[in-house]
Amino acid sequence: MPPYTITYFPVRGRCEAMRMLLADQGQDWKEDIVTMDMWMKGDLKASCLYGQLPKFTDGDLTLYQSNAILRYLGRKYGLYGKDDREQALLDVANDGVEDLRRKYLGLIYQNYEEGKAKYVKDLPTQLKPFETLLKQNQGGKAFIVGDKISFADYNLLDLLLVHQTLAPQCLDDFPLLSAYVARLSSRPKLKAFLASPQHTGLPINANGKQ
Ligand code: 6SG
Repeated sequence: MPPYTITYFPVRGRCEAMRMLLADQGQDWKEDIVTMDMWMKGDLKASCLYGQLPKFTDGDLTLYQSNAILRYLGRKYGLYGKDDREQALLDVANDGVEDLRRKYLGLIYQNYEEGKAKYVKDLPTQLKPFETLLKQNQGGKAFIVGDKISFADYNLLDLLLVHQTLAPQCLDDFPLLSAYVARLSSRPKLKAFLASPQHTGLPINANGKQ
């Protein structure tokens, strides 16, 4: 029995980064899938701290908030920097990922048809900071911070992958980000996960837009 359970809708959504982290770290977990019908009944929602999913359990520890879950796993597996300085820089990176993820989710769930063209046009401005961050660390040849993968790398990788689905050319003018996606995606355990039905069989978002 794996110690971890992810309770979430049948989508990649806000759980794919934690799934990639777990898979890449050789961990197993259980998926507790919540369909829309189950969610609409309301009792699970009423039981959730903020009335939302994902919910994550590690034995008798229950967590909410996808970024808190990522940070927990980051601390647990030594994926949260080697000192205060790296931890702070990882927070800078991960908070930036969250800001762009919110803009992306706003497009997907609230404004897809009318907003997509402008969103894609503005994407270079949104992606540039991550190219800058990468460049600042060993010229972009390594990870987002330091010389070891971190929770923020999985989150950024997921963000970049969903944007490549939205706008396939969006990384073409960012050589470091392009190489970073290729490099991380080819890590053997991550590569196997990304090719598995666990990943390919799930839609990115719950409304079918991507
Ligand atoms: C949505 O926003 O799938 N959780 C979502 N929605 C259900 O009743 N800050 C935290 C975090 O980082 C944000 C949590 C997040 O963890 S995830 C949630 O719980 C609610 O509020 C994205 C996603 N959305 C689609 C969705 C499935 C069921 C409810 C929302 C589609 C929309 C309504 C029904 C079907 Fe639907």
